[in-house]
Amino acid sequence: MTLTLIHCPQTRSSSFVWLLEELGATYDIRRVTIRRAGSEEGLDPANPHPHGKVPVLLHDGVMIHEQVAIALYLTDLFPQAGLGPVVGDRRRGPYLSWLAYYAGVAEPSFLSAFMQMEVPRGTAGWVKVDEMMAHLVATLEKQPYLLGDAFSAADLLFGGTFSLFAQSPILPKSEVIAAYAARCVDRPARVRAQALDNG
Ligand SMILES: N[C@@H](CCC(=O)N[C@@H](CS)C(=O)NCC(=O)O)C(=O)O
Repeated sequence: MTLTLIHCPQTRSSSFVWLLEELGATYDIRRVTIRRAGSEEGLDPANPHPHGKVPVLLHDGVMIHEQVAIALYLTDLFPQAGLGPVVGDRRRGPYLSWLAYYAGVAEPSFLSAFMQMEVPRGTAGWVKVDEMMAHLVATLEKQPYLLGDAFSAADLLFGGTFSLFAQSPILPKSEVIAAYAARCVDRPARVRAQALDNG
C-alpha cells in the first residue's frame, strides 16, 4: 500500500501529517505550493486537487481530497488505531456528525466571522460563530472529547483549529475550549508532526 500526502507546511494539510503520525502509517509527503490570498501564482502542476488546494491523499494512485473525507478514509483504513469508530460502533453516527459539522458548520462560521459576513438564518447551512461555539462548549463541559472519553480524528480537526486560533478575536473566549485545545495538541504524534512539517 502506498500513501502519499500532498502537503504545504503550516496549512490545513499539517493536521494530516499529525493524523498519519497518530495512525502509525507509512507514508510519503509530496510538498507543493498553493495560492495564497492576493497572490497571482498559478496552480502547482504537482498537485492533482481540482482547485490546487491541500490536503490531498493518494492511496495507490487514487485521489481523496477534502479534510473530512481524508480523515474518515484514513481512520477506516487503520481501524486498529482507534481514532475513528467503525460501522457497528454506537459512536459511528456521532463521529460522522462531528466530521460533517466541522466542514459544513464550524469552518464556514469561523470564516463568516472573519469576513464580517452576515449569516442569514434559514438560508445559510451554518450558524453564527457564537452559536457554534456554544454547542462545542456544552458538549465539552460534559466530557473531555467530542465522542466521550477517547480522542478521535474529529478532535484532531477541532482541537487543532482551536489551538491555532486561540488568540484570534473571532473566537469567543472560553476556558473549556482552551483546556480542550491544549488536551488535543498535547500528544507525541503532534510533536513529531510539527517537526516533520517544519523540516
Ligand atoms: N475544502 C478544503 C479546504 C482546503 C483549503 O482551502 N486549503 C488551503 C490551505 S489551508 C489551500 O489549499 N488554499 C489554497 C487555495 O485556496 O488555492 C478541505 O476541507 O480540504
